[in-house]
Parts: sequence; structure tokens; C-alpha cells
Amino acid sequence: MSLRKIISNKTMSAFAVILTVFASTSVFAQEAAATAKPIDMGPIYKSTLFYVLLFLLLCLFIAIVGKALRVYELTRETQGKPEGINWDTVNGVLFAIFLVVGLYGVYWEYTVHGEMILPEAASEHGKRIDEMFNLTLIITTIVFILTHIVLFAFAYFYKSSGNRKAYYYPHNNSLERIWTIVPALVLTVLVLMGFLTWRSIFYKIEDPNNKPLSIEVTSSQFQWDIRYPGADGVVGLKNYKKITAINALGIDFSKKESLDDQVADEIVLPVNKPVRFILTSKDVLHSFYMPHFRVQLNTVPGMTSYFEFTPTITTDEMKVKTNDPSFNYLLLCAKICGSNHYNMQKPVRVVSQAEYDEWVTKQTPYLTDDLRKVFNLPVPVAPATPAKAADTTAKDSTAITNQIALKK
Ligand SMILES: [Cu+2]
Repeated sequence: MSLRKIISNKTMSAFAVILTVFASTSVFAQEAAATAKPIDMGPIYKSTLFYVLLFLLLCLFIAIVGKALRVYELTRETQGKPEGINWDTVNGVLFAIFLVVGLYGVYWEYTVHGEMILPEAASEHGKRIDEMFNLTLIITTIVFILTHIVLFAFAYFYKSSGNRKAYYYPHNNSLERIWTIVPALVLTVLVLMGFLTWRSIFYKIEDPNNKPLSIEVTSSQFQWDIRYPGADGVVGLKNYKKITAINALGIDFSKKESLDDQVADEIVLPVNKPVRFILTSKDVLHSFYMPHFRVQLNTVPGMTSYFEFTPTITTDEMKVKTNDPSFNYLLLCAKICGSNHYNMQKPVRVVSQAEYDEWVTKQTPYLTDDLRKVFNLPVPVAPATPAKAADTTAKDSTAITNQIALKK
């Protein structure tokens, strides 16, 4: 039997095997498609195993392609032919493609994701933070684009060609000076701006005619407790030793400032009035985060921190500005504090002073009758009417007190 015949026989048998495999697979596939229900891929796309397998498959594919190319190169070498693939050109072209695709990616990020950023800052200091952010973004974008064009274009145009030798150029003092001094100046400006902005936010001289409204926010896993100061405008002190089942925040009611404090389910702020948040934590670190006002500060157990700012846009105005009737300001937790961290939020509303005055009178006092007994405080005597009616009277009297206080 001639060599040619053997080869053709082997080729034929291999071809037959491939055909059989392909035919049986396609028959099975057709059967499966006819009988089985479509598979719900949703949970599969969410599993880690799927992506691990996908990654391994990709590695295998690359390894096979690499081996095949190696075999191709070795065959040419044994036949005494020149190298089949010019890898320098391949690498150079890949660099050029990466530059174009990468720059398009940058453009896409700025236009598509850029549309999704927060609306304009709803606080006085927020505008300054945004200016700083934008300036940093503009400078870094220019530097990023220029350096990447230079980096990848050089790799493409000056790829090894065999008829050119690299020029030995180890040092240039002028270049060293330029790329040391220019970034140093730019960074000094940015850092100084940050430092001065930070100081203007945290070191404020209090205006006696426009004193901030104090609100205490206590974080715990996984909720925010909000306390308004009541008629006297002062949030009373608390003491962790006084925490009990009915006094969850440990408020010290032996101090008169605590007696009129109120609890609230949401944060309501009067527009254009400074507000001073008193922040503490009961268990772990949380982070008090109100993105629309550009406010964020950690709440730390055993330590009190403060954030003072002035909201400038009411919720209703923001609904118009964002063209979103369901818009709401939010308080979120920005510290990964446990399993329900993602859901740790409170609604925030910015309203006119008149709306705020009306809302605050309706908030429940923290001091309940049970707490009065614990702290040996006089319990208001309910008139001889049904319990429900007595309750309403009690609330109304607080409301009146608050109104009087606010008028003062
Ligand atoms: Cu938290």
C-alpha cells in the first residue's frame, strides 16, 4: 500500500469519526430541544461557579491556540522557512487597537455613566465640593488621555523592526525637572483646595442670629434613631449606662434639656437654615451619608461627632429640577456594617420654614409615662375620659408648648 493511500485512509477514517460525533450530537441536541423546557439561566448567571468555569474555559482556549501556533512555528522552523508570524508587528497593532478601544471606553464612561451622577448639590458647602471634584476630574482626564496616547502610540510606531537600533538615552535633567515640578504644583493646588474646603466645612463661626437646628442621629445595626431637640432647642445628654428596654438610647431624663426631646421617623429640615447633626453609634462603626447634600461622616461608638451644613433646595424644587416626581433625599449608611447594611436608610425632606414648624409640633415626645415613673418625674394626670382621648390631649398640649416656643 502506498504512503499516499495510508494517509488518505487515515484522513478518511478521521473524517468519518468527526462526522459520526457531529451527527449524533446534533441528533441529541435536536431531541433535547424538542422535549426539554427552556432552561432558566437567571440563577446560573448569578452563581460564582459559572464564572469560575467560564474563566477556566477561556484559559484552556488560550492555551490551545498558543500550542497550535507553537506547532505552526516549529513546523516552519524544521522546514527551514522564516518565522511565520511577526510578533513585534502583532504586539504593536494590539497596542494601537487597545488605545482606540480604551479611549472609546473612556468616552462611553463619561457619556453613559456620566449621565447617572448625582444631581446638583443641595447644600451650600456641596457646591464647593463639586467644584473641587470637577477640577480634579478635568486635570486627571487631560493627563490620563495625553499620557495614554503617548504610551501606546510610541509602542506602535517604534516597535522592533530589525533595521533600527534603540538609542541609549538614560538621563535628561530638564525633563526630570519638568515632570517633577509640574505635578508637584498641580498637586499642591489640589491639596490646598481640599484643605481649605475641609476647614470651611468643619470650622464655622456661629452666627448668633441664625443658630443651627440641632438634630441627634444614633446609628445601630441596622437603623437610624432620630431625636429632635424640642421647644428648648437643645438635645439632652444621654448615657449608655441608662440604656434599658424602654430607654433604648439611654437618655438622661434627670437633665431638664431631655424632657421635651422628640422622636421622628424621618428627617425634616427647613430650607436655608443651618442644621447641626450630632452623630453617635450604639454598636459598630456606621457612616452618616446624605449624598445629595455631599455630607458624609462616620458615626463612632463612644464618640460624638458633628456635621453642620445648610440645605438650599427643597424636595419639591428638586423634583422639578430632576424631572422626577418620585425624587426623595435619603440618609444612607456608607460603612459596610453587617448583613442588613444595604437597607439602612431614612427618608429626608427639605421643606419651607412654615411647613417645618407645622411638622415638628406633631412629633412624639421621647418621654413616655413609663419613663417618667423610672426617673421619678410627675406623671400628668389624665382627665376621667377614655384612654384614647386622654392621649390626644397630652399630644395637643405638647404641640401648643412647641408652638409657643417656636414663636419665641
Ligand atoms: Cu450601618
